[in-house]
Amino acid sequence: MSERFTIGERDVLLVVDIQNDFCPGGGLGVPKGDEVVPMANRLAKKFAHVVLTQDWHPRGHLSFASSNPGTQPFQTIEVAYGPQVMWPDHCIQGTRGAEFRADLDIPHAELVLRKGYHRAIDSYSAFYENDRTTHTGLAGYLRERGFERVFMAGLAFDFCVRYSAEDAHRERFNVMVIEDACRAIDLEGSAAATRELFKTLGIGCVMADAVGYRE
Ligand code: VGL
Ligand code: ZN
Repeated sequence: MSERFTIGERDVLLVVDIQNDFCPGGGLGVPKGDEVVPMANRLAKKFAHVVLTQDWHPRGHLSFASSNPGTQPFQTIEVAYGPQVMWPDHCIQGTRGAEFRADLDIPHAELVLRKGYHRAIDSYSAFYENDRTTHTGLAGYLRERGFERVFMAGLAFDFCVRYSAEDAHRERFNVMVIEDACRAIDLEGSAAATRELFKTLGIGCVMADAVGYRE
């Protein structure tokens, strides 16, 4: 039988970007993105501690194709800090698209971490922005709270979940991505590349039914 995980006081569930714009019909709809909502709701009940992340861009954000004349959505360009994918407009501060899904039901979440609010820096990761040096403060928060293991669910598997998992690992947390509670954008094989990367780094990829098991 595969490994099972009993959830305790040193575990936190990071629920990544379950917002209207990342669900079908949204500005940057992830295929089947809405399917993670009931999964996240169910998982969250097994955790005493939950943190939500919220992609939260100002109008005219650098990551929008609409802010970079001559670019098309999903094309990669070079910006000051390196390559950056051009996205359709999404998760603009204060809009309906930026709100959490109305059916996301995690009232006991202890922190909502917003990211991507610097106009000239994107932030896939909940820990570091895409320049790889600007911190969001989340690592310090989780350490001060005494968390050691970070489980992750949400959108998108191959962008915000991937970079958050990598950075949590780099910050020496024990990381477990709950793969069936995530959905991918899958640009040019990015979902398969993410699975490979997790394997290489030793980041756990687990299924939701293995989480919260008690003897
Ligand atoms: C995301 C692209 C742009 C994500 C956010 O949540 O995975 N992807 N902004
Ligand atoms: Zn974004």
